[in-house]
Amino acid sequence: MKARLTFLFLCWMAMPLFAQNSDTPQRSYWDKPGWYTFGLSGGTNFLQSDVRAAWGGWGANLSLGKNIWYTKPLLVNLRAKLEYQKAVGSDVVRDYNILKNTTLNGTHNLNYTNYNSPTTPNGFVFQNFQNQMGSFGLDAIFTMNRLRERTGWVLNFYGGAQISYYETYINQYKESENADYKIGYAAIDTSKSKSDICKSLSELRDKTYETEGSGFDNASNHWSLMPYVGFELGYELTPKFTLGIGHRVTWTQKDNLDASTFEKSNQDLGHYSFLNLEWKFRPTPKQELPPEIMVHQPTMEEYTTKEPDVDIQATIKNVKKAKQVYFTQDGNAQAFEFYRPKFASHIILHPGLNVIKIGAVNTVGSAEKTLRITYNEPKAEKKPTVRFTNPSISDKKTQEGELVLKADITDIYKGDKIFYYVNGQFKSDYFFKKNEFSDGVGLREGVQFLQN
Ligand SMILES: [Ca+2]
Ligand SMILES: [Ca+2]
Repeated sequence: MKARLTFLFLCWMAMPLFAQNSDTPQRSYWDKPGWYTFGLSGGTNFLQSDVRAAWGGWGANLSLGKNIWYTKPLLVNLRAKLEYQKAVGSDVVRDYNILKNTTLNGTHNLNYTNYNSPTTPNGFVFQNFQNQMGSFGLDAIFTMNRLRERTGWVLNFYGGAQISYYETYINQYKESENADYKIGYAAIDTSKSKSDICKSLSELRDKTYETEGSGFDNASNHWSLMPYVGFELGYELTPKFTLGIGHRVTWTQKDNLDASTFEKSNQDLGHYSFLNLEWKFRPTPKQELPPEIMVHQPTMEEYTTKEPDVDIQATIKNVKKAKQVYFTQDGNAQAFEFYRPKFASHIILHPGLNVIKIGAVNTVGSAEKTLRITYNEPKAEKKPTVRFTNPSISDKKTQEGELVLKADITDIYKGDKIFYYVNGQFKSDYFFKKNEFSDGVGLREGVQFLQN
């Protein structure tokens, strides 16, 4: 094991020899704050607890991080992780303190308190366990940035906390023989070396951890919030890929991870030594598009109207705020409403050509629509006038039996009507052309003339 670790360490120390030059132009891209990281780590995991740790524990995690602070001397990243860990332990000394251990004292299936042997009056076990744990954790990571920028070596110190769910099983029963290990345990010579005892225990036991640890039937004994600290030393093999190693110590806040809570009152400490692979990435920013303006009303860009005002409605895409929109009539800014993406306004037209512009600007471009609306003001209609020209006075007396009645009528337009009565009788067979009205009237009494 030691040789393997030494080999790994040497390989890792030699990494800069194979790495590309870290002064590539690419690097400056990653020297801007705000990058994200994706990490994979895996390694060996064990508990420092009441039961001697054994080989075979391991852990792995996936992480997502983000750079939140960037200064020349120091970087700060946050990292969230999902982690699985397994730890195993196997003690080489007898544990007589099992009378309260409900897993081993006969409360359930196993009873190691009675060996029927004068040499072991109180009963004992060689403790072992397998702990499995799933965690979600958050880390704050402090990186020595000057070192990183100058040499490519990445030294991180970090701390955090994880919420963990775990369970622990012990192997004190050989299912294939329906037997516990009492006879075998009594035969182990504890004066021998630790490695000999380990060998004897491993030959004696099967590989299955079949019995749930004491107290784990209580759901609350499966959970803990665990703080931890750690360090990582890595090398930036490329500007966006770092390979490193690290170690982390976790204060589990619980004593039952090793299924042994009666030896000492201390909490079980977790240790995780790992290889870490980390990639930097930046989400591709959504490409911003230049503004787009579609005018829905009026439906023509250029027209002539007799209406003195106009409602304008448009859709403006790719702008976020009203500040990015302008609206003018003959160069003068006009009020409008903009609730993304809807634009609306109302304009009072002046007689003649009105040049109306709707424009929008964003960081990548601009757009403008021009409306040319000519307002023809209808002439104000005057009240018609009637002036008799023959007779020129309204109360004329004459001896003649016939009169050619003439009048000058102004401001009569197409569609208007002339009301003409003679002695109360409506008459329509008059002559009218270009303001001149005339009719021959046979006289008897007076004449009335009305128009409208
Ligand atoms: Ca077993
Ligand atoms: Ca413990």
